[in-house]
Amino acid sequence: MAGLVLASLFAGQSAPMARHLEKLDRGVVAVRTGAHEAFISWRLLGTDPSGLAFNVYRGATKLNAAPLTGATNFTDKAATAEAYSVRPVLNNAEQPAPASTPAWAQPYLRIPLQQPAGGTTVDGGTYTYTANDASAADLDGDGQYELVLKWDPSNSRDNGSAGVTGPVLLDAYRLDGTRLWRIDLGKNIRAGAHYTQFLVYYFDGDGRAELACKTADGTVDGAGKTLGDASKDYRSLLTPTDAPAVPNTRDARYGRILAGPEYFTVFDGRTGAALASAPYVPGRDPIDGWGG
Ligand SMILES: [Ca+2]
Ligand SMILES: [Ca+2]
Repeated sequence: MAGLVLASLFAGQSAPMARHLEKLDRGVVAVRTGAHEAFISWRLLGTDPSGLAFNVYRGATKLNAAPLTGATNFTDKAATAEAYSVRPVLNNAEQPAPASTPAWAQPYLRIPLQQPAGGTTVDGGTYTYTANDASAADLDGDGQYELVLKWDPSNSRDNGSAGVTGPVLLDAYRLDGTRLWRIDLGKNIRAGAHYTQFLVYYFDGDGRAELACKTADGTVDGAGKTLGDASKDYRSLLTPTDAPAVPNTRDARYGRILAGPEYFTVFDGRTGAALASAPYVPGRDPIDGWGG
């Protein structure tokens, strides 16, 4: 009887909330900090057992006398061209290590980017692209971060100013510069610092991140598929489009996109393919309100 009562008590308790964790690797980074010196650092993971220590190797040479605890970095005072590895030590037993890591020659990582070609707007203005906001996440689940980068056209506009802009592009890169995909938000998403606040996050908790942002008719996803109706042009121009015309280029509406549907779209992090879209909230009206 007592056992039955206990069982029913436990059945009534809710299970502890499961945390969604990034599944990242050890993340060993080595940086040359002098002619004969290198700084090595690595991650202590939330899933590591307590009491875990580390050995640091340059090539086949172990650099620390006793397993390291209390910090996840080490300075090598006799650096050579050899690469580094960091091996966890649990209960005095050294664990396997991932591939060794060469030291960066400079105190930052160079990532080659594929700068998009510029273009010409309907009113003859030209634009080029510069790298803008970026977000880091593991897009493919291999334990290493990738970057999602927004390309900003040089004619991008703040919400408070009129004008036609070039399209906004979003690229995903591995840290070696391999491009995974490119999304073109299309003519119906205006370029500007306050239009595309993209999110890169583990939305479904499976260890691979997704991208989410505002899209519109004519957005082309990372797999080359067009969202919505590619023929639609909702820009406010001097001649009617799918939106009414405006009288001149000084009109506050000129170049803005004030008509047509907007969507909130989630993209697969590995491929850039659109997974799902829903109406974007808040809407743009009034244009001096939250959504304008
Ligand atoms: Ca990755
Ligand atoms: Ca995911």
